[in-house]
Amino acid sequence: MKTLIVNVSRSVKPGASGKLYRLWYHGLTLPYLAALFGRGTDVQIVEELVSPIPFDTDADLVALTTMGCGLTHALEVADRFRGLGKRVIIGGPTASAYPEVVAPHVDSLVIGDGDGLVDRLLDDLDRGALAPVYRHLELPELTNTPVPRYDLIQRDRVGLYYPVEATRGCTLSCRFCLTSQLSGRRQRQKPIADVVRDIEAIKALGIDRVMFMDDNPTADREYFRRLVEAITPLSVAWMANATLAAVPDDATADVLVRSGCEMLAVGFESVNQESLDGIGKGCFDVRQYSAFIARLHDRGIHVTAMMVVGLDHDGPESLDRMLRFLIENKVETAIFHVLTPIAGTPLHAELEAQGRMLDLDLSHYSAEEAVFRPKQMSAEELEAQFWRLYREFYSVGSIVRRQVLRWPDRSPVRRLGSIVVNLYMRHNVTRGLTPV
Ligand code: B12
Repeated sequence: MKTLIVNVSRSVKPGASGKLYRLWYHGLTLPYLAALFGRGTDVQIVEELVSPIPFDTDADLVALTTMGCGLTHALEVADRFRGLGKRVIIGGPTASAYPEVVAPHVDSLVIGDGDGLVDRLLDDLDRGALAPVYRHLELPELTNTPVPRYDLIQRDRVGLYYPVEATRGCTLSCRFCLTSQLSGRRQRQKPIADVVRDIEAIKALGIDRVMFMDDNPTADREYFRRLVEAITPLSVAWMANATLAAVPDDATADVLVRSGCEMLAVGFESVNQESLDGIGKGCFDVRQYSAFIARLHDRGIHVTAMMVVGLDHDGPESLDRMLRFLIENKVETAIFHVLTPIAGTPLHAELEAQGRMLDLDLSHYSAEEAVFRPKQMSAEELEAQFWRLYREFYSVGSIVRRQVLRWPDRSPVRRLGSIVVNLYMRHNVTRGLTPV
């Protein structure tokens, strides 16, 4: 029995390749699923962003995963494999959000975490009794997770960082995010010894940089503190998502930098407090953003700002302020997302009730296209603002101001790396591609 597991990439824009030579951030999904399926079968993993899908595979079972706007293309891939007589199953957060769209294209849909369900599915497959849907009645605890199959990652096509995971779920309830809906606003945590085990497996491959895939690993400060303490002796450089709550004071920032923290990706979303309040993230205060960034920068920790464009209280003027804020605070990198209403989120329900949904074609749910009617501008203007933010943030002047005019730097090598990343992002943005 052999399983082919494919991470299907987004559908391809006309004129854009949709393919990457190198994937800077390899997700954990494929190596983790390989470990879950590998308990019962031979496995092969394929990351479509960097490799073609082998439709001539001799695998008996094809397991698909995808995210966001990739769903439409994933269903085309599913149809094609089924036409070739394969059993096709699908899972992941996006497929889980659209069960009725997915069902006609696959033999089975796995809703939510694969842990536990993959074993059940493989048993049913053996008995010739595959169920159309697998789901947990209660979310599984993360006490018995396998070591991800890091050895299967196509190393020559991946950036410096390998993926790890300590927690799943998030205790916040941002109205646009599906995670809190799927995870019930509860954070599940791996035993810290298992996180150390996984990092050691990565180190055994000669890699000493890791990136936490967790949505909000800092939600439980005590757990996060113990995690950071445990990874300090491993001598790895690491990056993670974080909120403002992650680094409440200088002492915490000192601990982070000693443990190898190189970058935090922070969900600032907006620099307008009304917008934060409106999306259910009002527990954070935008007046604290600058001090927070300075605390990290003082210790050489880089900041990636995750921003949302198109919130009800953000018009062109506050987007200007956003841009100025990011440049003045010398943020290393910024990722902008057009607000995207995913089914199952409070945002989606609200926009639907207000008659503001414009586009139901899921292949447009890329966080680059406006699929709803914004409040402060037209959908076209919103997309234009989104690209303007990208172009101006990654303009030569902005890169010089943020990255060069800060010499001397605590870690010049890392600064140089960041300048290269900025130039790479600029290269993509000027070709009309989002940088990641
Ligand atoms: C890494 C990542 C990326 C990387 C992907 C790199 C890569 N290709 O390897 C990059 C930066 C490119 C990326 C891009 C995008 N991403 Co992304 N990404 C993530 C992130 C942070 C981690 C994924 C991961 O490794 N998770 C850990 C693994 C173990 O969990 P998992 O994938 O959920 O898998 C578990 C279950 O879902 C299930 N499962 C999953 N697939 C399958 C399949 C089968 C067959 C089975 C049985 C089970 C199963 O079992 C697994 C183990 O329990 C997640 C957030 C998160 N924490 O998951 C967002 C996330 C998946 N991304 C998301 C989105 C929206 C996108 C984008 C559209 C835009 C954006 N916002 O960035 C693009 C689209 C890209 C595309 N379609 O090509 C959303 C999806 C929401 C939704 N419901 O649609 C998420 C959840 C973030 C969020 N909270 O909004 N992303």
